[in-house]
Amino acid sequence: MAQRRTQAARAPSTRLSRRLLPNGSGRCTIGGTVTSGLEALSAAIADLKREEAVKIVGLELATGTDPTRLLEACRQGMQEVGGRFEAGRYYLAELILAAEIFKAAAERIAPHLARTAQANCRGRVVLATMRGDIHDLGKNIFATLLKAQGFEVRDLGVNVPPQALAEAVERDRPQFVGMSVLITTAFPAMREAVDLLAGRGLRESLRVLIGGGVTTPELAEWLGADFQTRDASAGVAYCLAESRRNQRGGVDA
Ligand code: B12
Repeated sequence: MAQRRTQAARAPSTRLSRRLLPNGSGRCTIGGTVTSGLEALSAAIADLKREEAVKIVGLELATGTDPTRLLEACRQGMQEVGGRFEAGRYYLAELILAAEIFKAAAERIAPHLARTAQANCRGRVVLATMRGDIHDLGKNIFATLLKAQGFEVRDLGVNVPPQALAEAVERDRPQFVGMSVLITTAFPAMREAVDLLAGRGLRESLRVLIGGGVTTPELAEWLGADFQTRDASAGVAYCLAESRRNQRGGVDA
């Protein structure tokens, strides 16, 4: 049984993972098939091929590929990993391995994210994955992109109790609170956090953002959040727009 599991887990569902011969033009030749480096990166992550993933990242960065597109390709690879987990082809061990590969790729991409020449802080963001949820890869990407754009980020980590989030907001007075979520059982803690902020009179002075693979507009509505996305770049764009609005004199803020 254990053997069957391993074989199933290791068997790539795509033909992309045989041999990778980058040709330096953003496209790769894999087992005779020409595919984009981004697709090959997603496939390498989905097939749990760490060296291949890291190698593609290096080659793509060297040929000038937008690092945010590389992050998105990594995210798509993780989406596929989740699909295989759901289908019973991958188990927890494969999820853990995939997360490690994702981190290795993201670590190499992060230094290439454009940094703004912003001298002043654009705003403060308190960020957390709430109680019941330990997924943090997406949250960490959002934090990296925010910092690259001149935001100050107070990252509270994972499995954060609503009370701790409210206390951090009371102490740090951020303009934004971001909650990341990948597992539905954390929804009540998110709601509790928003209610606590409202109860302490802190909700009106900040924007609440939610993001992560299981978020939907309906969840945002239920929570009373101001913004919802499954794309970290869109979250950063929202914070930038709100920050500019505040600097223009608080119109609508
Ligand atoms: C990797 C992974 C893990 C790793 C996490 C490692 C880590 N350090 O994060 C480990 C192995 C620990 C893990 C554990 C578990 N997992 Co898991 N996991 C995944 C997997 C495969 C990928 C998630 C991921 O990192 N994606 C990549 C990131 C980059 O994407 P993202 O989070 O969406 O982030 C992007 C955007 O959403 C955005 N973003 C994210 N957060 C925020 C926040 C803000 C404010 C903004 C603006 C933007 C933003 O930025 C990112 C880039 O654009 C998913 C599958 C899937 N389809 O998502 C399952 C998945 C989330 N896991 C699942 C489950 C069930 C579990 C376990 C319960 C398994 C178990 N039996 O123990 C445990 C849960 C433990 C817990 N209590 O949290 C389920 C959840 C089902 C559900 N509907 O609730 C999923 C969906 C798998 C599945 N299809 O069944 N998991």
